[in-house]
Amino acid sequence: PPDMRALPETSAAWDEAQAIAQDLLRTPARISAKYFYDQRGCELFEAITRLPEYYPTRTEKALLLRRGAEIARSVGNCTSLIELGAGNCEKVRLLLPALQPQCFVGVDIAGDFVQGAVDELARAFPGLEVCAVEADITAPVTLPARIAREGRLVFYPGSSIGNFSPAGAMTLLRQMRALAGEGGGLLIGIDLPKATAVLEAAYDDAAGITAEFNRNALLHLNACLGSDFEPAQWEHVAFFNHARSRIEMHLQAREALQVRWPGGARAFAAGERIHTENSYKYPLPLFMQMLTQAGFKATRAWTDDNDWFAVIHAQA
Ligand code: AVJ
Repeated sequence: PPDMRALPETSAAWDEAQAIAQDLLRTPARISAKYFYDQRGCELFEAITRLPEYYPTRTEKALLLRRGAEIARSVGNCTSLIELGAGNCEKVRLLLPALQPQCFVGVDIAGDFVQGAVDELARAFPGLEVCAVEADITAPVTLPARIAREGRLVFYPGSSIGNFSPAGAMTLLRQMRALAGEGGGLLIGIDLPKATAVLEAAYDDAAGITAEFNRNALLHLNACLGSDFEPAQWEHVAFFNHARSRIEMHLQAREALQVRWPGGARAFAAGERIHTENSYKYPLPLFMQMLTQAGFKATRAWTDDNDWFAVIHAQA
């Protein structure tokens, strides 16, 4: 019999559980990539960013440092810097000296994690106003009223835009343009297509941290849905899908098994997969077109010497 204590307690949590169950009952089953980021998942992602195979974070950080002055000149007046998916707020530290905003707003789905990070940021940058906003950035984000409308720069680093479908990415870019407002801008990081071996190693590291990150989503689902996933029964699978120019991550059942939750269940055959993440790699010219399509005006891009990663400034 289902464990009644595992039932969601609020109506929002109930809606969320319904959405998770619906995704698990599809063929193939899927989990929204946002379920990677519970407390443990945020810590594991931080560990991923320090892996030798995971080039995006260190490549982007080097770009921000090296091009900081040029980026600041391109941006011009910046009153508030608004980071979406701010996480540990590590990257913004590289931009603050050049951009000198009055205020930093960290928006993240992991509210406690980002609150801790902005508090630390305030200690490191005396005089900077900071604010944490817990929000799912796939819905239009509402900022506290005290954040000025003028001089906003929306910062979306890390190639996180790659987690959305191309259509979803377009919707998000339009929302970011609205959030930046007239006269504002967007500074966005995107991972570029490159040799398959480089891409695949970055999402299937030798130390198995990405595998643990992938399986941790199951524990997060257990907490949200009351399901009984056993992570050890699932194998991490990651590969580059050339036709769609994306890394795909899946969890593959090692044996035939059943997953139960209050009000539902699903059987998985041995070898059956749950699709947990896409990470699109857009060629730079294509992404520039998407920005224009989303209504952004002048754009400027900086890349590293290998052309592995790009940071783009677009005027709203
Ligand atoms: C945070 C979405 C940018 O796609 O590279 C890292 C997440 N997944 N390793 C990415 C991730 C597996 C990451 N983003």
